Amino acid sequence: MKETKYSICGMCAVRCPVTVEVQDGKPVWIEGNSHDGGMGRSLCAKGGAAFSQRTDKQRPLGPLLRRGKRGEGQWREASWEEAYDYIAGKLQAIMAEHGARAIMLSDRGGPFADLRQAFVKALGSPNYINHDCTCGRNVHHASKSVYGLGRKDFAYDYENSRHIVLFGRNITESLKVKEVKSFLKAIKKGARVTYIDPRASITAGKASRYWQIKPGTDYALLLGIAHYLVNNNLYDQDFVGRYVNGMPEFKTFLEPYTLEWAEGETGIAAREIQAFCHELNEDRPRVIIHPGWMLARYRDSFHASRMIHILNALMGSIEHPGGLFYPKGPKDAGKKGLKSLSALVPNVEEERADGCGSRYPHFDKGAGMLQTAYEAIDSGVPYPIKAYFVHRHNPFIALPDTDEQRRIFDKLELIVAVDVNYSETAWFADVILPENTFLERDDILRTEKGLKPGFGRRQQCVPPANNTRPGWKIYVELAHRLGKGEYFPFSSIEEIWQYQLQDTGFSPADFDAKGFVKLSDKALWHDRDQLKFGTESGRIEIVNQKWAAMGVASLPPYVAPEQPPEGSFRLLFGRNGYQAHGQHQNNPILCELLDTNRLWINTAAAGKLGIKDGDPVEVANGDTRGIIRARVTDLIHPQAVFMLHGFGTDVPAKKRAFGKGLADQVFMKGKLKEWDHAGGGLNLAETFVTVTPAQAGGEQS
Ligand SMILES: Nc1nc2c(c(=O)[nH]1)N[C@H]1C(S)=C(S)[C@@H](COP(=O)(O)OP(=O)(O)OC[C@H]3O[C@@H](n4cnc5c(=O)[nH]c(N)nc54)[C@H](O)[C@@H]3O)O[C@H]1N2
Ligand SMILES: Nc1nc2c(c(=O)[nH]1)N[C@H]1C(S)=C(S)[C@@H](COP(=O)(O)OP(=O)(O)OC[C@H]3O[C@@H](n4cnc5c(=O)[nH]c(N)nc54)[C@H](O)[C@@H]3O)O[C@H]1N2
Ligand code: SF4
Ligand SMILES: [Mo]
Repeated sequence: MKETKYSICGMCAVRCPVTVEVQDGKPVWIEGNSHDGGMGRSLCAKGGAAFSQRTDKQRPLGPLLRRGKRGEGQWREASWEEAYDYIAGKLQAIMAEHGARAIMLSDRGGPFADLRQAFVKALGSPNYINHDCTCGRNVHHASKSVYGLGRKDFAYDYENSRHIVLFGRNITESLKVKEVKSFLKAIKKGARVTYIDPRASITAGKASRYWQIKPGTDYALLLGIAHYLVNNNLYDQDFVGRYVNGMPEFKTFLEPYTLEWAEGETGIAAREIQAFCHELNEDRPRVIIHPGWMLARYRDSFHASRMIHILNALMGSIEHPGGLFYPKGPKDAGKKGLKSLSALVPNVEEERADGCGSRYPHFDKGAGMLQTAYEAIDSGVPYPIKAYFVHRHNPFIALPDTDEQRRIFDKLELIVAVDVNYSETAWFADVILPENTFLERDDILRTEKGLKPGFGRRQQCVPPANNTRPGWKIYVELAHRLGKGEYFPFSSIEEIWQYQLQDTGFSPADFDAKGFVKLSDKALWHDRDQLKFGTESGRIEIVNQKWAAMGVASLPPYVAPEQPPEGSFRLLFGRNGYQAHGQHQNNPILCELLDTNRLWINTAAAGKLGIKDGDPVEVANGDTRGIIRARVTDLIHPQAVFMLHGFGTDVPAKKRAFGKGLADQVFMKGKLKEWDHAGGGLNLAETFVTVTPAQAGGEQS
């Protein structure tokens, strides 16, 4: 029998809508869900490799309990009941000694996190954290300080844009399927694209203008741009007059930052920046200036990101076609939203271990901050953390300095990893609870914000091929086991869906036809004369008092980035279209497409070191060293080297990937302690390495 199922891809955190054809219980075809116009039938390479994830046996295929020492990789297969008993026993002992607040869970955030947040809350702990300290925290808090709205409170209308400006936003490789399609449509319609990156990624090839900026100097470029726009009145004075506070201070602050000055700092010619500014003025308000994510990883990221947010305001592009828009939710469509599972659980008033909302009152409690939670594990201050659940999150790769993390994790009494792979973190855990692959499981319903808001459903397309369970079930069962069943009165996903949909007028069957339901047929735009911002003043704040109270000046003078010492390079990193952060390094199909990384190094810099394209080179930071092959190219700035993130696994069970390529995060020594106190993000891109020719034969393939 052939069936068509609509679901949500889980091969990366973008979570695109998909159509899956199933023949006699086997998946036979997967493509984009064309009921969603923006998606069409398109899928990326990772989504296309989903079936091979399901059949891959080099993964945890049933619950595992650790036998040997942590990280030794000796496992004992266990039944689900046994694994739950083990976890419940440990948690009860930890709670008796340290209280429920000693339990922490981190995950990849996103639309299905409500259930896990409810679980942590039900146990009585405030310590739910997501991945964002190494992703977009600085950009997020910068946005909050300018607009009072977070980074996800704005979306981008690429398709109708006239000028798309990307600060290290490698939109065609570090991709979201709908976004890249919309971007390509804009190019077809003649939009200009300015791409700024010390490395010419594939996106540079799509751009009408590419600037190979000196790494870490984006704030200088932005100050130069702002100076020129403001002094020459090349901005939307009407919008700014109506909504923006702080223009007089801004103008005074910008005085020294001329285009000639910016050229000296960034290496980008003043006349080119000038031409760009005039184009922006012609193209506004159909202008998008995207802060990307890489500007979240420098010492001054918070301020560089702030400046981008301010420039968008100067362009008047907020809530305008071809610019930025507020993603609308059910309320905007005059409808009721999904009921929250966390709402069933009483609030936990306890202070968070990571200090968000208390020691760091300017940081959101929702996502928290992993690096300061680590401090609590390490020091027991403000109180000890003893049990850690990592769900769909791999901190040993996602956070820097894996050796230091191992030292800190060893102070935990219980580490539980819920994953589909042997993640590097899972390998160090006490218990691995394998989740079904996304094709094999249902999840809670999600809200889909946008111009036409709606709800979406991930549903099980095929039966589990192994002894794995869906996440929702794992947490509901564990909660019952721990005496917290009253907060999870559900015995099936249908019951959860019914509960979520209670007030909406929809039933689960309404999702059968397309996989989602819409709450509005027409695109919803707010009245541009009545825009609201979440700041104290209700306006866009160039100068923000909440951050000032934390000693963070809104307009700090520019400080040039540290220069790499002679023989050293700034280590840059990023992604490509075949991999997501290393979670597919061992995927049978994807590792055939790309199973190792290379070190991009500038031709002149390589020449001085006697390094030729393809040569093995040694990369080092202190005692940490590794060998990788060089990719000698003019496409990278001479001060930097670049490697793809997510390679160089040390987990031997991942046989296809083991020993291939080099991991970037291991070189980020001490970086758990180096983070931006204005924005909360880790300074991953402030890492320097030396590069020297290596002996042939010593390299990893
Ligand atoms: N050095 C360095 N550090 C970085 C980055 C970098 O480029 N370089 N990038 C940063 C960024 S932007 C981010 S977002 C973070 C990402 O960091 P993470 O969120 O940790 O990375 P992911 O690879 O998305 O996923 C983590 C885990 O989810 C598992 N997983 C995949 N599918 C499923 C599933 O269906 N169920 C379950 N339970 N688990 C699943 C994967 O096997 C993987 O172990 O890393 C950050 N850290
Ligand atoms: N295929 C695929 N797609 C993904 C992901 C994935 O893992 N795989 N991950 C998703 C996630 S979690 C995220 S956060 C996004 C990330 O999306 P992006 O941030 O767009 O992507 P990255 O590849 O991390 O980095 C982009 C670029 O920043 C550049 N860069 C480094 N330093 C500087 C600098 O000083 N200035 C400027 N202007 N640029 C600099 C790097 O050279 C790199 O080319 O991608 C998402 N999409
Ligand atoms: S971007 Fe690719 S892997 Fe990620 S959810 Fe979409 S189709 Fe799946
Ligand atoms: Mo990310």
